[in-house]
Amino acid sequence: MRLFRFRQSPIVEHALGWYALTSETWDGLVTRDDLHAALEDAVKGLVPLPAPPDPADLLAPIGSQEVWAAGVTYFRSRTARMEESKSAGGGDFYDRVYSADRPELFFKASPHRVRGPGQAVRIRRDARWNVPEPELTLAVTPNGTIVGYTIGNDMSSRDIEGDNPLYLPQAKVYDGSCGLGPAIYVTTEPLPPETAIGITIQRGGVAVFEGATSLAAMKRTAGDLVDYLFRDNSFPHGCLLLTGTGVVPPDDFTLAVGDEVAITIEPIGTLVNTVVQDQ
Ligand code: DO4
Ligand code: MG
Repeated sequence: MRLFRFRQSPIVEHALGWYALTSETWDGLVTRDDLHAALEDAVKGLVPLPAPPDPADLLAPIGSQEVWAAGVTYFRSRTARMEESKSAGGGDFYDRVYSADRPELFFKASPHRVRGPGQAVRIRRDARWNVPEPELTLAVTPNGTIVGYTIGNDMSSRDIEGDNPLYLPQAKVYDGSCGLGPAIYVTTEPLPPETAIGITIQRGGVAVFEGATSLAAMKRTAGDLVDYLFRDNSFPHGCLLLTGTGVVPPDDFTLAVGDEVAITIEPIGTLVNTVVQDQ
């Protein structure tokens, strides 16, 4: 079952049809530990919509939640980061965090910095080397229960982070730096390890980069990441947690204005965003 945030109301796509939850708020839904059961119950009392909702009204699946991210959870990310920060002498930190018990966790975005399906994600005006990062994203309640999954694009400025790891917040957190969507796949089960995360970047209608990984390549578990994030940290509205990238384009690749980034994780769907720099 997928939960979409439309301009009019939250809408559930259920095996039986599409249902508008007009008397529910987004924050009210995603803070429920029993979200799956609550949605099953809600649709029983509703009449399905006569037609699927208009995709033009689709918003990012976020209300008042903070967005956090984990880093260096895949070997590919560790290696790419060690390369990019070599001349700054920062490479060792990435290797150490990859094997440490404590994961790298960082604040990624407040809701106003997030872009939804079909919206434009940004590259910084002062950055020269930029990439998208396709990441499975956990929807977590205030009690730390994972109630669903969405797709995150952790837009990153590799030249800024590579200059000095202490610049990480500037490389990662800026207006339009996080894409989220298209929906929250609501389930009580963890996603299977064979779940694929795929990305295609198109420029002028031509694919300039394609890559894929699977959850089996992730070094940490979703539960472990949530456990560390919730240590001495409260989330009254719940939170969204990006779980790190296992796909990094080659070092000679940088995003360009107008690129279209499509990230697919089934059964969540595909998140498509275009890239802008100056808006
Ligand atoms: O250490 C820097 C950030 C890592 C990251 O965002 C990732 O591995 O996805
Ligand atoms: Mg990342």
